[in-house]
Order: sequence, then C-alpha cells, then structure tokens
Amino acid sequence: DLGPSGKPTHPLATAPVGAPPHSVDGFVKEFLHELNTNQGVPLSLSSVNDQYMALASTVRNYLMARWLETNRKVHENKPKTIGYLSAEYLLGRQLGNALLATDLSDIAEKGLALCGIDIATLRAQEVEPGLGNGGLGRLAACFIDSLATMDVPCVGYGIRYEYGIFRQTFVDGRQVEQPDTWLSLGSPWEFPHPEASVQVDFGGHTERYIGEDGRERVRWVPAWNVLGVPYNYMVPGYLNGRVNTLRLWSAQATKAFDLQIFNSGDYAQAVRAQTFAENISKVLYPEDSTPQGKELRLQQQYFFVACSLRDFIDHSLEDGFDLHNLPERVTFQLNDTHPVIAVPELMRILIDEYDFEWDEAWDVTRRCFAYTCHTLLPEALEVWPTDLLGRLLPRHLELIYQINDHFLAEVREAFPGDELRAHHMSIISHGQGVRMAFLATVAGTKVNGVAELHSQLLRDKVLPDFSALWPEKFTNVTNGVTPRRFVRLSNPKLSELINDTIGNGWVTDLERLKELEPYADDPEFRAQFAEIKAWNKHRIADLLRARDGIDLPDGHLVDVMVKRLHEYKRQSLKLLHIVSLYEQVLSGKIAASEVTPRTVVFGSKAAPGYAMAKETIHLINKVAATINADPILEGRLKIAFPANYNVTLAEKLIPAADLSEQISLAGMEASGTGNMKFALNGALTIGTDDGANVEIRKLVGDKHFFLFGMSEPEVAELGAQGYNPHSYYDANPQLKATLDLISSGVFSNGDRHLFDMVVENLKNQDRFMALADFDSYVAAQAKVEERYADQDSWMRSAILNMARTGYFSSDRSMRDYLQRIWHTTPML
Ligand code: F55
Repeated sequence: DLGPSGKPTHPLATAPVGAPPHSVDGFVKEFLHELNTNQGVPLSLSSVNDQYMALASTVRNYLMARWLETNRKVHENKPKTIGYLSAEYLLGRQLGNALLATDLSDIAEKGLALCGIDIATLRAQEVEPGLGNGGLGRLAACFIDSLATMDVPCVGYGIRYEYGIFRQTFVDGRQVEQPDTWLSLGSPWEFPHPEASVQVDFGGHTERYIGEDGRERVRWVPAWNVLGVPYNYMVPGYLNGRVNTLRLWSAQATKAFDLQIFNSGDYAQAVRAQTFAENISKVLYPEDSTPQGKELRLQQQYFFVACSLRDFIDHSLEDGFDLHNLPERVTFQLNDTHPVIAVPELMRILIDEYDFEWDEAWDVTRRCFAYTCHTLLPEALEVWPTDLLGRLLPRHLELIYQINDHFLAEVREAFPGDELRAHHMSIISHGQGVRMAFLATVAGTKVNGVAELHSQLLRDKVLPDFSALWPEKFTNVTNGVTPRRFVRLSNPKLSELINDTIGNGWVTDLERLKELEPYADDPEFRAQFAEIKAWNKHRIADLLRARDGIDLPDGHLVDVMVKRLHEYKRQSLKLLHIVSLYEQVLSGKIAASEVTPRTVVFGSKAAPGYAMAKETIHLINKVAATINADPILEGRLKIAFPANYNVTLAEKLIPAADLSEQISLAGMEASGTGNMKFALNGALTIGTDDGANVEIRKLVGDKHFFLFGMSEPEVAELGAQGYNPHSYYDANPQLKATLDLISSGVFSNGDRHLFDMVVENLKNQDRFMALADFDSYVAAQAKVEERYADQDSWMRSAILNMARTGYFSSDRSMRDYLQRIWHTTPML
C-alpha cells in the first residue's frame, strides 16, 4: 500500500497519536514506565538524575502528539515559514516550560509526591543549555517561544555547541572560566537524526567550464568536508497544541574523509582528522561584542548556515516547490551578521546547482532574507579578511565580489559621479575585508534595529548611505521578552495575584496588564503585591545562601545590575556610587544610619579575553569583601556578586528586585531586554535615555522612572568637543575622593596599584563617559532613596511599572515582524 509520496502507509501510521491521560494516576503510571523502560531502574533504586530524566521524558511524551500533528499540518498546508538563523539560543531550563505548555505542573507535582519525590529537587537537576552569550541569544529563545504560542510556522536553526557559555567561578575575586559540560548527564530534550545528516564542504578552489547549454559555469572543488547532524528540540506553544522545531547542527567527520586516511595506514592521523571535524561545533565563542576573526568561527557560521539552507531547500523540493517561488515559502531572518554567509550560499546553490541566471538568483535571494542588527559599537561589526574567506570558501568570495560589483553599479546609477560614496559603501573594504553588515543590508528585504532609538541611530549613523539609497528598507522592531518564562514561570505568586484580579488572559495578551492600573490605588492590592515582593526576596536569599554562601539581609532595597560585563554598560559607574556611599560614611560626611539599607546584586560574565572587564569583576569582588565586612556600615550596605549568572538565576533574581540598573552610556545599548523583565516584575528603573529604556519611560511615565545622565545628542556633542574625564575628577571633590579611595589600598590590602588599570582608565580615557554622568547618577540614586522611604508610593509605582509595560511582550515583537518584515499572517 503506497501513499502519495510513494512511501508505504498503514491506516495506523497516519492516525494521530493519542496523548497520555491527563490525570495524576495516569501521570504516575507514565512516569514509572519511563523510569523502568528508559532509565532501566525501579523507583526504589533510582537516582535523582534517573527521576529527572524519567520526568522529562514523561512530559515530552505529552508534547509528542502535538509535535507530530504540527508537522503533519505543515506538510499538508505548506505554509510560509520563518527560518530563524541564529548562532545562539540561550534557552534556559526546559522542564518548567514544558510542564507549563502541557498544563501538567500540578499533576506532576502531585504524582511525584505520591512517589515520595519533591518536584523542586528534580527541577534543580536540570542543567540549562547555555548556547548563547547574552541578550542576542536570549532574544532568539523568546522569539521562537512567541512564534509557537502564536501558531506561526517557524524553524529555528543554530549550532548544538558541545560546550555552551563557560561556567564562571571566582578565585580570589578573579573570574576563572570552567567548561560548561551541559551534556555530561545526557539531555532528554534532544532528538538526534543522524540519518538526515548534511554534508558541508570547505576549502579548495573553483574551476570554470562550459555547460551542456554552452554557457560558462563555475564548479567549486572543495578540499574537505564535514557532516552536520541535526538535533531537533521541541518548541511548545503555550497551551495551544502547537510544537515548532528548533534544529541545532552538530559537526561530525564524514565517512569518506576518514576512510581515505584510515586506508593510508595512519590511524592516529585519521583519529585526529575526526577531532578536527568535530571541533566545529565544540564550543561557543564567549565574546559578546568584539567578534574574534578566527577561522574556526567562520567555519561555525558557514557550517550551520549551509546545513540549514540545504535542509530547508530539500524539504521544499520534496514538497514540490519551485525554487523560483522560495520567497513565498520562507523568510530567513538573520540574527545579526553571524549567519550572513547564507547570502552567497543561497546564490551558490541557485546558480551552481540549479542553473539560475544571476538576475533570477539575486531576485530570489534578496526576497528571502531580512537582517536584524543588534549593535552600534563599531568594533562589534563583523569584518572577515578576504584571504581567510577566500581560503575557506573560495566560491563564496567570488560571489561576494560579484554581488558588490552589481551593487556598486546601482549606487553609481543613483548617485552619478559620487565615487567617494561608492567607496564608502563597498561591501569589500580595502585593507579590512568583507563587511558583513553591508552584505546583509544589500541583500536583506528589510533591515531592522531593536528599539526606536537604535533603529534611528542605525539609519543616521551606522548605515546613512544605505538609508539614503533605500529609505524604505529600514524599519524598527522593538525587542520583547516572553511573559511565559519571565513572569508566569519565574514569578508564580505574582501570576496568581494577577490571575485572581484580571483572569489569566494576560499570559498570551500582555497588554491586558493595563487592567491592573486602577489597583495601584487599592491598599489591599498594594499590600498583597508588597508581600509577594518580600516572598521573592526570601526565595532568592535562600538560594544565594545555599548556592554561594551569600547573605541577603531582610528589609533591604534590592538593587540589581545583571548583564554581560562591558565598559559601555558601565558596571564601574554603579561601583563608583557604592564606593562613594562608603567613602562618605568613612569620612564622616554622613552617618551610617542615613544610608538606606540596600543590597546591590551584580551578575555578570566577562569575555575571557577582555582584560578591562575582568579587572572590573575583580574590583567589584574586592570592594564587596571590604564593604560587607566593615561594621562601620552597620550592615546597611551589602554587595552580592553570585558567580555564573545565567537564565536559571535570572528567573529567581529578577522577581526579587526593587531597582533595575540600566545605566549604559546613551547611544550604546541597542535595546536591552533585562530592563523589560525587571519592569514587568515590578521593579523601578534607574536608567539613561538609551535603547528600550526610552520606550519604557514613555510608557510608565517620568514619575515612575529614575532618569539620569546625558542624552545621546549630548554625548555626541561632548565627544565632538573632546571629552576630558580628568577635568571631572579635578572639579568634583566627591568623585575624586571616591576614585582616590579605590587607589588608597583599602580594597586591596594596602596595594595602591592593584586597580590601576580600571582607575587610570576612568581618569584618563573613560571612553563611555562614566565620570561625566557620575553626579547625575548619584543625584538620581538619592531620589531613589527618598522614594523608597515611602513604601506606599514605591509599591504604587512598582505596580504601575508592571501594568504599563505589557507592550514589551515578545508576542508583540513577533506581530511587528510579521507585519513589517515577513508579510505573513499567523496560519496553521
Ligand atoms: C554575540 C557575539 C558577537 Cl560576535 C557579537 C555580539 C554578540 C551578542 O551577544 N550581542 C548581544 O547580545 N547584543 C544585544 O542584543 C540584545 C537583543 O537585541 C539587545 O537588547 C542588546 O542591547 C544588545 O547588546
């Protein structure tokens, strides 16, 4: 019996797989079954890991029927799909989200309790997949969650790094990196499909030959290749029956490759070759702002992009699609420039493999891609040296030159005689290499920034010539965060209060939090809200005590700065504020009793090669050790710096915050997304007019946001005048006393030079103008203290922050992408 695809069918083969029964008894049966058949142990002999694995596969089984059904519908209806191309996905733990998506949390908790198991212990067993650095990777994870929840067909494509972002430890206050062995106990969430592996070629040279039709053609003769093995992950929508797919590629040596060497008799060399191939997906590069121009990184980028395009195109062809219509089938969204090598790759496939003419191929390619930029820092823009690119991907370099020739012809036509402009806009910059952001801009149907201010600066400052040529290409989509993970799961008590007050529709329609606004004036509601904040503080205090031996005193203002460590984010400015408070108490300018009881929590990883960032971590830890131990402060000022800040810790920390620190130099933070998570969990923001802070402040209102610092135009002007940080040091006695205290040795056992790198940099370079904003920041912090003293008024503002920031749901971001960029509506 043959089905339409020529494959044998059986009536039962296409029948929907029934989900297991939704009852406590049914769940226990399934759980014990998984424990016995998957882990091979009885309950009495099972380890915590056995139990976690069995629980995960039990929950997974509930999702499986929906996954099969989603894939069946996609196969049948062939809807337009979003191919999200991202080198990073910072997913966080999966179990809680899967339980939420299947509505199994209560059943599982009760069922496990019947087996004598505390579900919290099993949750804690999960190692989060840290396959990203920070904001960009977490954004990708929020976006695929929203698309699944909104019933939009999407495949997320990326790399299955064997080692994700490093595990941070502190040794004598200094960051020491440990490998992240997230796979060592096995992952129950992945489905390897070695049979669907894809070959990826590298190196070699190109040849010209005459095809059967008499046209000149190009053949790439690669020197070596590897296999990409797909690992599928479920991306469940929230209670909607949809499960999309995240497909991460793992590199393996190809058979032909090692057979050749094995046959030559050099066994050791053959094994080394295998290692060489597998290195490609071995480790995530831990730089979050200064890309490493390393060959292995380019290999990673081409590797996952080549696998993903091959995969998508093969499936489209199987479905009977004509590649001329590919743009109706898919938009590939480029998450920053990391996957931009996909542009010449698609050109190569269409021209060299499917005989497209240049113009036809370019027309299809252009309409298939859209590009999101996540930065403004010049050093973050990827440029690949032409010799490196040509060595690794000779055919792609040729195609990039050709794309550039066609593009520059277009520029010359639009601006006749303006050779200087053509020179500025060239994708190939002489002396540097291939500017990937330019290539993405030329190829993309749309180019977007990630917050209003960022999109405007992208048009005006980073790509002004491009926006002059193609104004309609540029658009904004302000970032968002998923309310499932960052409110519903991370803040269960607050979720319950919201549910009791306005129902549970907000989880998929976050603007409905607006309905909470009137309750800001309800003393009863305020009291409940305050109680929940206190409960969240106790929860994180318990965790930090157990995890790090950190003491978080009761009744403190919890002031949180969590994000990657970078000079532009200005952790050093936060530190100057703390040291300034300490200095004032030490010198008797203020009494300890005048200091608002406050714990400042830092969470931050530094790129391993970023010396200034690592020194700043060292300094924070040393200041923390001194201040935390000094009785002069009467316990009113504490610094907590738990190591290894990650998504799991964020979920516990953010709901406990009173104050959210978003203090980047204006014009530097593209958007920020932590800022949104804090506001949604009822923290007030102290922040500059930067990134999405601008939009947060507009929505919550000036009275409920502590604005400080120069605006972006003021920053630009000060820069143009010539910024001299030393003049601020000289003119401001408190700033001078603060920096001098760091140099006095009180934080470094009398060593006056230990922190020279940080202090001298601030005094003499201060690229991100921390000293210029110091006064304004300290003044804003004084306002914070004043407001915090009036708890009623503070809680009112906190509630309004939550009620007015529903706009920052990633569901809304996805609607904006659908309307402005993908031009498709949600369909099954
Ligand atoms: C990672 C690798 C390289 Cl080579 C360069 C940058 C990164 C990276 O992680 N960037 C990043 O996280 N950018 C951030 O993206 C967020 C999401 O759009 C923004 O909110 C944030 O402002 C931006 O810094």
